[in-house]
Amino acid sequence: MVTKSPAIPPVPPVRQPDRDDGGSVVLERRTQKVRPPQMYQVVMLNDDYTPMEFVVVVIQEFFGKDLEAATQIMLKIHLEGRGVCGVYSKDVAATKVDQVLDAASKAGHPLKCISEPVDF
Ligand code: TYC
Repeated sequence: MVTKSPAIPPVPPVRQPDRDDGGSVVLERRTQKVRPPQMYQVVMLNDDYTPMEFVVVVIQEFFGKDLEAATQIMLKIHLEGRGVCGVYSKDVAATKVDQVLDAASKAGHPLKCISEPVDF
């Protein structure tokens, strides 16, 4: 009687990793694509006519500062010519500027403020 030896299953071919050239593996260095959005600071400017009390109230009302912090910012503006009231996204900073200019003009004061990119 002829005995058959058990069938040996075929060995699957060994898959070689994909290579882009004759054997060296290239790791691509990707440049950073995502950056945090540019932030804008709202800067209030000094003038000779707007009452200090009005400036303090405006800083409290529109920039969420307490009396102490608002007074410090107002005095800095008074002494140095300008001071940062807050830092926001571009749209929010523009809205703060509009609100301040509107309140000042309605009250008859020449108070001015601007927004500018942080690190301007
Ligand atoms: N210089 C003003 C005064 O002496 C006060 C003042 C402070 C005005 C800050 C504007 O952004 C300002 N009455």
